[in-house]
Amino acid sequence: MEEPEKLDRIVEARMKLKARFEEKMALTPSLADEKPKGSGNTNRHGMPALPIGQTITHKWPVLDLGYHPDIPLSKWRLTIDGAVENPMKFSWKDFMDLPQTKDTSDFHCVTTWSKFDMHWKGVSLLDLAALVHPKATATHVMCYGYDTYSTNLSLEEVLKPDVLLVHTFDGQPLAREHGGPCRMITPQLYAWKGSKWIKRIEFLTADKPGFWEDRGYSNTAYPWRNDRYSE
Ligand SMILES: Nc1nc2c(c(=O)[nH]1)N[C@H]1C(S)=C(S)[C@@H](COP(=O)(O)O)O[C@H]1N2
Ligand SMILES: [Mo]
Repeated sequence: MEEPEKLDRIVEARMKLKARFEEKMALTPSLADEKPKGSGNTNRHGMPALPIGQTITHKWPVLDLGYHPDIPLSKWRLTIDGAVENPMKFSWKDFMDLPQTKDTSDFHCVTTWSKFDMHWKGVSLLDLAALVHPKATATHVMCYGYDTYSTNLSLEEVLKPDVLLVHTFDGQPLAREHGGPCRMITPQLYAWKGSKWIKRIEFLTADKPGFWEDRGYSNTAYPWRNDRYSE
C-alpha cells in the first residue's frame, strides 16, 4: 500500500464514497439534530459532550457476552464481503500496511457510562470501503465478532471519519478484554455498534438486526436522542 499510485486510488475512491454519502451523513442525528439532548461543553460534532442519561467514568468497564476469544495475530483474518465489487480478506500484515489513522474520541455505553478522550489508532472504515468498493445498492453493513457477536449499521454512520477498526489504545496494543487485537469503534453511536474481536464486515442491500438489535435494543442507537431500546 506504500506505492503512491495505490494510495492515489484509495484517495480517489474515498472522495467518491464521501460525495455519495455526504448528504445522508449530514442528516444523521449526531450532526443534524437541532436540540441534541445532553450536557457539558460542545464536542467537535457540535453535540453536548455528555449525552442525556450518561455519567462520566474514568475507568474502562468491560462489557460483552462473557467469552473473550484469543486470536493470535498469525491466525487473525478480516473478511470484507457482501455487496461490494472487490471482496477482500486481510492478514494482520495486510491490515497494518493500510493507511493508519489516529484519532481521539468519546465512548458512550448504553449502560449509561461515557468515557472521554480515548486515544486510538487504526484503519478507517472509509479507507476500507474505498478498497472494496461498495455496490451502488449497498445500504448497510453487518459486523461479526470472533465471539459470534453481530451488529448492524447504516453506511452513512459507518463512513463517518471517526469510525475506525482500532488495534492501539493509548499507544498500547488493544487489550484482549476490550476486543484486541482489533475492534470497531463508533463514537457517534452507542458502543454496542462497535464489534470487539471483529472478523467480518458484510455489506448489505437491506438492513437487518444484529445480536442486540434482535433482543430489544434500538436499531439506530443515537446517544443524543436517548435512543437505547426499540419501541
Ligand atoms: N464482539 C463483541 N463486540 C461487542 C460486544 C460483545 O459482546 N461482543 N459488546 C458490545 C457492547 S454492549 C459494548 S457496551 C461494548 C463494550 O466495549 P468494552 O468492553 O471495551 O467497554 O462492546 C460492544 N461490542
Ligand atoms: Mo453495551
